[in-house]
Amino acid sequence: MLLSIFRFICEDLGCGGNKPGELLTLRHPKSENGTCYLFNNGMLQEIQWFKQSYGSWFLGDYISQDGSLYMATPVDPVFILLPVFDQARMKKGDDPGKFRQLDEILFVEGYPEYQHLLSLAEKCMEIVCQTQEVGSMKFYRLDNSKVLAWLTCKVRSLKKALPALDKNYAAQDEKQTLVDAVSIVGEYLKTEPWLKLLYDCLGLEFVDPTTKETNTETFPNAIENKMEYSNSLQEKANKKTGKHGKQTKQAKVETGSKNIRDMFSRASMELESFRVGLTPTVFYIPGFVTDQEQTQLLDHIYGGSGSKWKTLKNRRLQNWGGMVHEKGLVPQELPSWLTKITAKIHESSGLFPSAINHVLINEYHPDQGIMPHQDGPAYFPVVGILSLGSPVVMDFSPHLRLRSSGDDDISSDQSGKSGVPERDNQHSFSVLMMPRSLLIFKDDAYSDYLHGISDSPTQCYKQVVNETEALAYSSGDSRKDGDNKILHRDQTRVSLTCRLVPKVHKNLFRF
Ligand SMILES: O=C(O)CCC(=O)C(=O)O
Repeated sequence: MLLSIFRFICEDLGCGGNKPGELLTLRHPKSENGTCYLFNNGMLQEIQWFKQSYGSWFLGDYISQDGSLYMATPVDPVFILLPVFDQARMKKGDDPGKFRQLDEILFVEGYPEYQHLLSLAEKCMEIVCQTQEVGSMKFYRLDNSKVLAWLTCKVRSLKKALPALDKNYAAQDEKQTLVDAVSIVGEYLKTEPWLKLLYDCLGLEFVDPTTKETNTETFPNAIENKMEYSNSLQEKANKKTGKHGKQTKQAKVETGSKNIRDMFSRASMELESFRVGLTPTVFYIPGFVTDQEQTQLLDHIYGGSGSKWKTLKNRRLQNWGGMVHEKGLVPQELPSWLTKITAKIHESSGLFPSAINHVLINEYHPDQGIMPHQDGPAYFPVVGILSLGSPVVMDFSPHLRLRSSGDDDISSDQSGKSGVPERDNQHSFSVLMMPRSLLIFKDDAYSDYLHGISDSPTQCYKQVVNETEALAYSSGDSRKDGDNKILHRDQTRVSLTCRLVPKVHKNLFRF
């Protein structure tokens, strides 16, 4: 059962190949406890177990009451192999220890499955080892200075990434972020010698990790401990953060950053901390998709036959999910590349009562935009807009009254957007939408404001409500004239407007 779930997950993530992968029991690099890892296509992955209070699995015609989910995420194998290489060199005092061959090093009593990692170790361990070749034989010995250089590099890249992942990190000073980065990396290191050496090397005061919670959230053993391992990252995170309240900086320090995945899942659940501006129902999430995901999405969008595009007066449009009518949706199944992203928006926002079933893809050249409009009543009042390609500024302006209240079914596109409104510019606001970001707006921002994008190839982002959040994530972007806060739209922008039409009509004639 466990393997079939993994097979399902891995294939779904497109990393399956022909083999489902192997479950290996190896020693956790910090606790030294036997821990289960997934070895798949030459990649070592950690396994996490997620469980929400209510949930079951439908497996064919069988229902498993336990709706938990095992998730495998890549881990740098150097962390996992470090203690084994450390032990194998048999270092004593100042003596640097012995050079050994890989199969010898990976012979770990009680853990025969290290032998599966021979070629992986050959590929990755030179970064932290000295090597010697004698004829066709190669010998390895861990080198402290190389290990520290590698660890420092890990810490520095994590320190750079943290402020963009979480506002609390962005708000704190650099030193504290460095300490947090070390503590996250420290989840994979034994205190002696590595963690202490790392603190020393970074000029930080060592904090005894035994006074903090330890990380027990990796899956301890392949099959035997499956049922006993009761932990839910989501439930835990909700309890820790009080779910609806903003997580304070102090609270973050106390709870500790459990590990990298925990931090990501917390970031995604805490929509509150992505709120921007004064209207309480607008959220901006930078870097919602990775560069690679952006490329994959664009490949799908442009890879089709082309017939999906509908050319409008000032932009092109693809409609996915079916036709939206006043009375609901005449559905068409979303392709899997879209359900992957809509499921991510649905799950991480927690704002949609059921799966997103409709996506409009808009393509804008630099001199194209979309007139101020309000999305119609056919939709559930939450919108998630994923931006790809060029950055753009979206303007929101409150309307006092709308002359009509049609929906924004694409067949009536510009004209179908609710008519020309009276404006109240006093409370207008704008949001800078950088590539790969997700903008969510709902309730008041959905029903009391018009949103639109000007058709100018240069836009001013002086007044945007999310300048810090947007720019923190893309400081090297050459398309911005930073002094004057002018954005040069020199590329095409593609957006995915993801929504839910609650009323779905399987049969048009039943309307
Ligand atoms: O492209 C965007 O960011 C906005 C699209 C939009 O407002 C719509 O499709 O209704």
